[in-house]
Amino acid sequence: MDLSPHLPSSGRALVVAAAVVDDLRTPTRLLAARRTGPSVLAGGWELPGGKVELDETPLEALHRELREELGVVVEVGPPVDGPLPGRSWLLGERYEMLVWLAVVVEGEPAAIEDHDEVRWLGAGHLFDVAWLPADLPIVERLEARFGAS
Ligand code: 9L3
Ligand code: MG
Repeated sequence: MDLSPHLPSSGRALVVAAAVVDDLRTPTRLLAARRTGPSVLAGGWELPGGKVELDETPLEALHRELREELGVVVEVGPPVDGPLPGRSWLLGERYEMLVWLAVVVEGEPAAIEDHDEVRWLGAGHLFDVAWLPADLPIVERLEARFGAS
């Protein structure tokens, strides 16, 4: 696994997020979190995560964000590759985002910081929430990994 700092060539800042699932191999549930801010994004559902700080690797940032936002410790699985160089996903003009599958190994996901609700979505219900426009294509990509349930 690549632990080196990721340097986007695009000038966009790097964000990381997790597709938290119940099982890495055969997921049947995906965790969605509803943002409380900023106002343009509030109420939108996302894969939890956030900006990579200067002094940390993307995976360090991912673990920190999930601990801060949801109060959980996770095991990180394979990446969910995006279309950009470096396999990231475009988030508007200012950011690009790396995404990994992850499972909770300690704690129960809760809306501790930056969200007001978290929800487990079953395989047939992945699009029951209003995903942020930037996250929607990622969930569409994830759908193929889900079995029927
Ligand atoms: N963002 C979009 N989808 C996501 C995440 C974790 C973040 N799944 C966007 C929202 C903000 C920016 O990336 O514009 C930085 O995220 P944060 O640090 O505010 O969570
Ligand atoms: Mg965040």
